[in-house]
Amino acid sequence: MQDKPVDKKEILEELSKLHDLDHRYSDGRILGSMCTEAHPFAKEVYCKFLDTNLGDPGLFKGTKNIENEVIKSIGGLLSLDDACGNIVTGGTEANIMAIRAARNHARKYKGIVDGEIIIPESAHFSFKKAADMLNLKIVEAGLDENYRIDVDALKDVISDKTVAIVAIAGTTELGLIDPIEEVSKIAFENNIYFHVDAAFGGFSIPFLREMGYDLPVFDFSLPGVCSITVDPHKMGLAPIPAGGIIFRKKEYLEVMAVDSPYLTVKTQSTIVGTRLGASSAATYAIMKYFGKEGYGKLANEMMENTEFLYNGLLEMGYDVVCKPELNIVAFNHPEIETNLLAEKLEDLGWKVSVAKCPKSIRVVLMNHIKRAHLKELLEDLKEIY
Ligand code: EBR
Repeated sequence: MQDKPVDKKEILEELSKLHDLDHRYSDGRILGSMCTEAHPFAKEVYCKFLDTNLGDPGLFKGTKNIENEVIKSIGGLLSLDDACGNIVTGGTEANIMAIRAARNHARKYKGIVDGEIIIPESAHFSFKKAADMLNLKIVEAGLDENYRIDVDALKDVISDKTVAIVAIAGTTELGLIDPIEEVSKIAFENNIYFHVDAAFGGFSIPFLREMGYDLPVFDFSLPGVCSITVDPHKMGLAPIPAGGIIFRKKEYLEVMAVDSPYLTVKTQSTIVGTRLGASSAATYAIMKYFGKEGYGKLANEMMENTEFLYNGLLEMGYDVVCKPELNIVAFNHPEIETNLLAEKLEDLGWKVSVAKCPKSIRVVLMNHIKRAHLKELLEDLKEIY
């Protein structure tokens, strides 16, 4: 740090230069992100609440009410009245909270001390962090030929150490929805905590279903589901950081509570102490502003773009990994190796992402990718072909 204060203008110029090195969503070239530019209204509200701290909710009662309302509102979308939970920093923290709740619950009520969690092979790597931090062993359940959790493989790996089963509504690589109803049944019958990671799909599946899309049930209407991750900062157009963790029962928050002596509340269940109220306020604002109708329109638009890209690729002769269920398309060239194809696209200015299972180029059709960008992408792919 320098000794003397620096003029604001100089600082801003310096920051601008660095900011210019960043890719911008508005260029429509970022193809692999599940985040996107937040809605301007959500950003406006976010700035107004920057100083609020939900780590000490007694000091920010109004903002705490906002968080409660957002959680109830998301819970409502997921068929749960009086939901509890928190707006957290993202899907990672939400998943860690869910697994912590499951572990503590199993420790308290079943005496399991060296627990295991069962996750599908397609699970996000946040569960590896959760297992590492919480001293749990990861047991992977294989996928079926359609890249969804293989229910028989899942049954085979359940043991008396299993503290949680995880399934996904909107996988990171392919956007697929696991057979959640079947998994819920298995978890319920075996009295095992069941967490659904809908970080990506949670802000689109409910709206698409209401619009008549044939998508499976994944929410609290299934009796085995104990918690769901839903991220406002992905498909919800809220500013980063905004993840959501919704629990079926207060009990799951209570088993994680630690005493918080010097605060305005006696206990705290979240992982983070000092935490933003701005994320809750911005999420509240954007959910009101869009309503189900607005989100439905948005999700439908992204599905139409998905269809457009999918058909365009098939027409040209590219191999598409699977028929998209949500707004992700993964594909390969019939002859060019995936990394080489990725390099060619990068050379043409596209920011691409390579999926691991199966190895392919994945495009997440977020709000910043418009039809015009897709036409350019298809032109470039035609050229490459
Ligand atoms: C990928 C997010 C991503 C975002 C990738 C930006 C590239 C980007 N996924 O440039 C699931 C199903 C996910 C996921 C993140 C997380 C973690 C949990 N579950 O902590 O908010 O796809 O990153 O969410 P996070």
